[in-house]
Parts: sequence; C-alpha cells; structure tokens
Amino acid sequence: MTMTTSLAALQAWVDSVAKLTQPENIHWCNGSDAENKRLINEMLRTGDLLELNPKTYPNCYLHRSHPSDVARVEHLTFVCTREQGDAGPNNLWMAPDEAHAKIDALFDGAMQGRTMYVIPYCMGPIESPYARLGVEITDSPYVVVNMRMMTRIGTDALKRIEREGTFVKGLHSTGDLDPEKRFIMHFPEELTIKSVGSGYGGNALLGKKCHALRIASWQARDEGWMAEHMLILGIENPLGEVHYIACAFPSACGKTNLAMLIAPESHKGWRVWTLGDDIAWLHMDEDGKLRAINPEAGYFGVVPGTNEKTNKNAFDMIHGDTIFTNVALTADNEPWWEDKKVGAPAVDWMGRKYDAANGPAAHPNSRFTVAAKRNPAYSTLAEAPRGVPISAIVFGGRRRELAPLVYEARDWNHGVLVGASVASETTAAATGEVGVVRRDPMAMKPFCGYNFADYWAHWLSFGEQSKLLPRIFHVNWFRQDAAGKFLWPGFGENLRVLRWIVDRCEERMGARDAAIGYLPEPGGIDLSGLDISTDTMDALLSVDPSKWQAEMAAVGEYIETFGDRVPAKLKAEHAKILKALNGA
Ligand code: SAT
Ligand code: MN
Repeated sequence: MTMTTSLAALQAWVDSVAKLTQPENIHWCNGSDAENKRLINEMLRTGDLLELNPKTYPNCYLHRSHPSDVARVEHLTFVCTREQGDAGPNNLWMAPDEAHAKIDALFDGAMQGRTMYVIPYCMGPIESPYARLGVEITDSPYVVVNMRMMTRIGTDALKRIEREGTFVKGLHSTGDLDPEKRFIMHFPEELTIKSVGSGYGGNALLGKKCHALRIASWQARDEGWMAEHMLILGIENPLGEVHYIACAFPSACGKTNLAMLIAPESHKGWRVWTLGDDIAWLHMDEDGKLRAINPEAGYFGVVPGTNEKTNKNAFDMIHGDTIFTNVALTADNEPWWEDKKVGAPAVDWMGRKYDAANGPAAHPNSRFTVAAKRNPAYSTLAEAPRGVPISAIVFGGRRRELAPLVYEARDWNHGVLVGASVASETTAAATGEVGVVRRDPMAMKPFCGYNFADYWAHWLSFGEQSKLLPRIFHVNWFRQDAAGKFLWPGFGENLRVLRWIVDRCEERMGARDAAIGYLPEPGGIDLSGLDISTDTMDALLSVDPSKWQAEMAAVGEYIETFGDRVPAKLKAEHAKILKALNGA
C-alpha cells in the first residue's frame, strides 16, 4: 500500500481498518470537483442516485434509501465510556471492550468488493482556532458526496490534521442494512466513532451528530466550551444593526425554517441572516462573551412542508446542486413532497407508482443536502474564524399546550433550568412513535455524549465565569387551541418574537414577572399588520399555575432520575420556581 499521509497514526489506523474490512480499493478523498463528478457518475451508473430534471433542478439527484433505513436509530446508538456513570442515564451504554468486539465483528470483511473512502474533514472554518478535525472512513460514495457539502473535506483538512496530529476517527460501513446488525457507537475517551448497518444521515455522516455533538460535547466539557444542537442566526434591523441568536430546538421542530426566516411585509428593512441551522460550538472570548461558530458547511434539512411561503430561501436553494433523499417524483422527473404546493406525485419515495392508499408520497423524514452557500440568506460571517458574539440563547419545543409563546429566564442559572426542562412532541427524525411528549434537555437528549447531570453542571459553570453571557429565553410556536388549530401564525411572523428578545437584551423593553420567568407585557410584541385577536394573544401568553405546578413536578422527577450527580444549584433553581408558582 502506498503511503498517503505523513501522519503515522492516521496511516496506521487506515491500514488496520483496511485489514479488517478488506476493501477492493482505497481512495483518499481530496474534495475536488472532479472527484465529486466521478463519484456522482458512478452512483448514477449503479442506481444509487437518479438524476432529476436538469432544466428545473440542475445538478440535483434523488437517493432512495432502504425502506428500513430512514431515520436515526436511538435504540441502537451507544456511548461507550469506561465508567457507565460517565455516559449517564440519558445514553445507552456498553463497555468499550465489549462494544469494540461486537461492532468489529460486523466490520470483518464488510468492505469486500467495495471501495473504501478516506475522508479528511474539518468541522468549522478551516482557519478557525475553534474548528476540530476528523477522518471518516466509509464504503459509501453517498456519504462522501454528502460529507463534501456538509463539512469541509479534502486536502486542506488533511494538511491541518497532519500539522496538529489530533483528529476524531470515524469508521462507517453500510454493511448489509440489516436492522439487526446496525450499531452507532461512540468512544469519547478514544475520540472514536464506529457506525455500521445504516446509510442514513445522522447515522452515517459522522461529522454531524456523532462528531459535532456527541464527541464534541465531551471534548467541550474537558476544554471549557460548548457543543450544542442550535441554529445560529443574525437579525438585522432597519438601522443595519445585527444581533446574533442561537436557538436549540429538537430535530424537525423548525430550526432550518427559523434560521432562514424572511421578514413579513409589515417589517420593511428587517433581515435575518443564516449562520447555521443545526449545530453551534460556543466559546467564551477574552471579554467574557460567548462566540459561536457553525461547525458545518451545509444543510441536511427536512423536505416536506418546504414551500414558497414556509421557507422561500430553502425552497429556492434546493432548486440546484442538491441531493434529495426519499422524496417522491413528478411525471416531469422533478422532486415532490407533501406541502410543496406545486406539481403532483407520480412515483413515491420507494419508487412505486404513487397511490394515496400507501401513505405520504415523500417520506416524512425525507431530506435535502445542500451547501450552505446556496442559501440566499447565507451570512459570510459563517466563515469568520472567531464566529459571532451571541446576544440570546433560545430554547424551544413542540408543545400543544402549557408553554407560552415566549418567556425569559431570570438569569443564567434559571436559564439552565429552562433548558434542562425542554420537552417536545416526538417527530419523524427518529425511529419510534411520533407526537408523544418527551423530555429533551437543551434539545440534546439524543446527542449529549455524557451524563446530563455533568452537562448541566458544565452549563452552570459558565455563569460563574462571566457577567456578559447571553440572556436565555424559551419559545413555543406550536401552541394549539382546543380544536387543534395553531394559535400563532409562525414562520416569518416569528420575527416579532425575535424582536422582543433582542429588545430585552438591549434593555429597552419591559416585561411582566410571571412565576416561570419574564413574559411580554400587553403590547410588548409588535403586532402591527397582523390579524390576531387580543384573546388569542392572551391565550398564547397565559401561564396556568396549576398546569405549571404539575409540569415542574414532572421536571423535578425527571431531574431526580440523574441522582447524586445533579448539581445542587439546579435543584435550588427548581425549588425557587416551584415556590414562586405556589405563591402565584
Ligand atoms: O440526525 S440527522 O442529522 O440526520 C437529522 C436530525 O435528527 O436532525
Ligand atoms: Mn438536528
């Protein structure tokens, strides 16, 4: 085998993987256009990709996954630390030795007859001191072309890896896609990921959830920063001033839509800029401000529901240079999905003639992969090595009732409790029942690579270090009336709530003190040009003390399941809110 890197540790690892998996060829990815074209042509030949209508969707392709491989598999995702307590009750755990043995048996000979791709990648701007490196080895060309859009792959990343010597090792094989032989395993102490038996995004594009959240959250705790499941946006007012906000919502709760928000007619001169739609890495700077970078360079977004009205930026950007996974097709060979509002399905996501009796035409978790630069609202500051200063952190979830449209935490420690209390109705982004409320602290339940109790302590530790931290808020776009109708119009109108948040950060807006935190006063949210009744606004901003007492009791019980490791400060915050609710 020819030597292909000057870094002995990397070469030794690649050699050992090749010995185990026995590929026919080994290809080191340089990330070039020519390489990408070659891989796409090869996948067109094998049927892994289908070309879409080149007139209306130039450079766009459809990939159909195996029907049993359409979402993350949390029940097969493990964090393998030496001590079980370090993984915590929030993770499935396996002892590292046992996990390696189990998964290596599945890698044995897994790449026979296939090409093994070695993908050096950089999470974050290539010159950023906050960026981190990784190498993914995979036998899937689909993974290579997706990683190329989602991260920064190739020669520059390899150079930095060789310079620094440290990188996350990610080994992936699609195996035979047998759900019985599928595992996603993380070894944070070894900076290693092993994933077998799935080709789906979150399971196979190892730079994303596996590295940038699970492994990175562990590294961040050790090194004093934060790896979070947050979008990053810039909100520009008519004076040209920009505030940056980071928002943590669970998967498929509208992070991509919010990150690409278009100001409504009523808001001339306002703009939202996208820095990221899924992951933020936050570091404290010399002044004590939190700065955010987006470690990714592309979007892996939910397709259904995307249209001219809900997200025009996304709708426009996915009309070129996009890989679609598991959408339907029109008779004109254009991609189609539920709520696209144009065209009609002819062939469903499984390639069958469309028949409404078979369910939705596009899979509810069908996805687009596209480079961030195609977004008309893309902020070039996404390339800034030191990222952007964050004014507000916003938590949210999908809650039919209870949670008001927006409220603000009293201070950082209370904000950590608000984050720890996040709950949301489940979506199609993960395998399992959809629509049941589950606790999802900081929207990190599936992604925190260590014990939540330690994670909350890490969050609280920032409060001791700086007085210039972002303010913390909670939003809920999904509140419904008794008939199941959404009370808030959402989408572009969410800008009105973001404005209230910015005004609070700038200390130019009052608030009323409700037991759970600060809520907008009547008139606090600008409703000009919006047809919404006072009754509806009252309902959206109501706090029902008895329901909240029940909620906080449930939060208390949930936190208790993490036992002795739960920081006393978090329990004290919880006790404070309960007391305030009892007095309310
Ligand atoms: O896990 S993915 O990144 O594939 C999708 C999601 O759940 O956000
Ligand atoms: Mn996500």
